[in-house]
Amino acid sequence: LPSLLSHKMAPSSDFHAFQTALRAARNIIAVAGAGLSAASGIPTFRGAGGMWRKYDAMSLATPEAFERSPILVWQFYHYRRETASNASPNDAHRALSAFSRSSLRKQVAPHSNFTLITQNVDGLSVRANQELAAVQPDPNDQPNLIEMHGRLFDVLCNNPTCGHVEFNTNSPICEALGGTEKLVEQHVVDPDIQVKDLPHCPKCGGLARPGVVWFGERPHQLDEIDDLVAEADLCLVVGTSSTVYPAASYAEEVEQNGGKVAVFNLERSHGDNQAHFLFLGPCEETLPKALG
Ligand code: BV8
Ligand code: ZN
Repeated sequence: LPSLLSHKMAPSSDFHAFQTALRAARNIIAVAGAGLSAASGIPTFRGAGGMWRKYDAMSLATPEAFERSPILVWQFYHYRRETASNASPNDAHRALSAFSRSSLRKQVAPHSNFTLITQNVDGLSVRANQELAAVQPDPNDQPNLIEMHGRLFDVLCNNPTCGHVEFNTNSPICEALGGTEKLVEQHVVDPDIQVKDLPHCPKCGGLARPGVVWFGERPHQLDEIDDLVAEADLCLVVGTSSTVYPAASYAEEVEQNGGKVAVFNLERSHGDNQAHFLFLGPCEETLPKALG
């Protein structure tokens, strides 16, 4: 019998069936990854031209790497900041922003609340929310967004006793890093830069670090996320390879709680066979159609 029970229907790619599920949903979450920002020109990590391969980002996105070579790590994040500041939100960001506004969401999911949990650090979902609020202001209708892996434009003091944090969009963030984007592509440390030229804390003068969550570090708002996942009856998984934990475990948990999962990805991804819905294609096309 277990083999029969475990045999799941193949995921559906029927938008109408999805919209019926949307209409019935009460607690909806979306877990987003680098594929959400791909159409905005921000390279993903694992795909073609992916950052992990190109810059071996896995080894750079760690406290140990920053300890060992702060200049190389800062060059990498300077490159990421410049790329993000030159990018704009795309139709998938905008579809999620509209869905985050209950006044708009109630037309397709009348009984629901919604939170976007993004792994992305590029700030494009924040900017899409701000652009929507500019044309449709409503102080009582605030989008719920959790940037669980931090933000490229947050700059933290590396001195644990100081804890200074600032939102800093300066381009370049400091004189010395200006123009080093090319070197990052060659994985080369600019010989002229010294640690003293790197961004420092305005409060205590200590070395500053990018405000992102590195491997081995605790993601933000985990308790809030765990409560949302436990309550969710519908989980959208958008543009993520679902390979980084704990974010990669959320859809599976919703599934095990009897909720539904809808995967929006360009190609097959880890665990998508257990999903109720699988919409293969660019999320900047499939998401506006599904949430519209
Ligand atoms: C934690 C910020 C514990 C930085 C990121 C062994 C050693 C050490 C750690 C571990 C280990 N084993 C497991 C772990 C845990 C580790 C982990 O999961 N490792 C993996 C690699 C096995 N996780 C952690 O360390 C996390 N912390 O566990 O803390 C703890 C708990 C309590 C207290 C203290 C400690 C922290 C992980 C966060 C790391 N930081 N980002 C930066 O950005 O530089 S991760 C970073 O990579 C992203 O944020 C994202 O999460 C991940 C990349 O994944 P994706 O977003 O999915 O991107 P990817 O390129 O892989 O996929 C893109 C997808 O989009 C593809 O599927 C593609 O097909 C699709 N796509 C492309 N274009 C489109 C599209 N889809 C639709 N439309 C398109 N147009
Ligand atoms: Zn400081």
